[in-house]
Amino acid sequence: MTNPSFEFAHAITRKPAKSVIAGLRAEDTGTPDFAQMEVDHAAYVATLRETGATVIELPALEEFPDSVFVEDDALCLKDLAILMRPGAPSRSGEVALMAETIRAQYDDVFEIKGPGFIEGGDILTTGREILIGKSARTDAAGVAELRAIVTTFGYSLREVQTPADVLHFKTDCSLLDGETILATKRLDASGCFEGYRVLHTADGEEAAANAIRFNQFVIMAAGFPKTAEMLRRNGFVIREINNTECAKIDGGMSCLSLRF
Ligand code: CIR
Repeated sequence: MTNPSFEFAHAITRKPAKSVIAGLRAEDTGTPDFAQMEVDHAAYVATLRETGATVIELPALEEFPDSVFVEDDALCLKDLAILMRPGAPSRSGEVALMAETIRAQYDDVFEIKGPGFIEGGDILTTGREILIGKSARTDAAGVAELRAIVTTFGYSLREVQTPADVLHFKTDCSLLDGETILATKRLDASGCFEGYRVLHTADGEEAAANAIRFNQFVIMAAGFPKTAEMLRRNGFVIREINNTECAKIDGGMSCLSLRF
């Protein structure tokens, strides 16, 4: 059994750097507007704080355009944290700059040393297990190294597959409560959520899947009214944050924080 997985006392975020306009992206849909991203990021941090959680806000790192997406740098569990090894070469240096903050919060900190790779965006911790999607950023050797660490602490880890052309496993899913997952139909069709209650994003609103359950709120990107309404109908309390600028560089709600 893992921790409740949506009750958090802390989060870590990092302010966007001006260099974020050069962030990695699968396709060019325009340059992010930095000023708008700063406004959105502040709203995101304020929403985390509104739940009563403490948010450690780290300074911007100009040399790492994607460093606002702190989720990819570490896996934070209840009793241990693991520093990741990003599969994107331009992001590998981010981890060393996150390590000190993680070590200040945890007694037990491990590192993925390689040769494999893992990014936190491929990991979904549910109430009963750790699901990890192999992707262009996360490979079998990385998964094996993580498995060896977490099983020592009593966690069970299940390897699944991030769909082709999807950046991370959690691009297409999020945890809503210990047993309920929000997922795109395309990801759910892979069968990886068998045994869970799965709620689907509305057709055409697949980008709403990258949400987070953070204490009393489901924090989701604004602009997906059918999915938001469906979640409200199912009893969830929704907070919507503008995500137009992070979306241009394939980022969403989960990517912007580490939660523990
Ligand atoms: C990247 O390609 O690495 C960034 N532009 C987006 C990372 C998004 N992170 C996440 O989904 N956890």
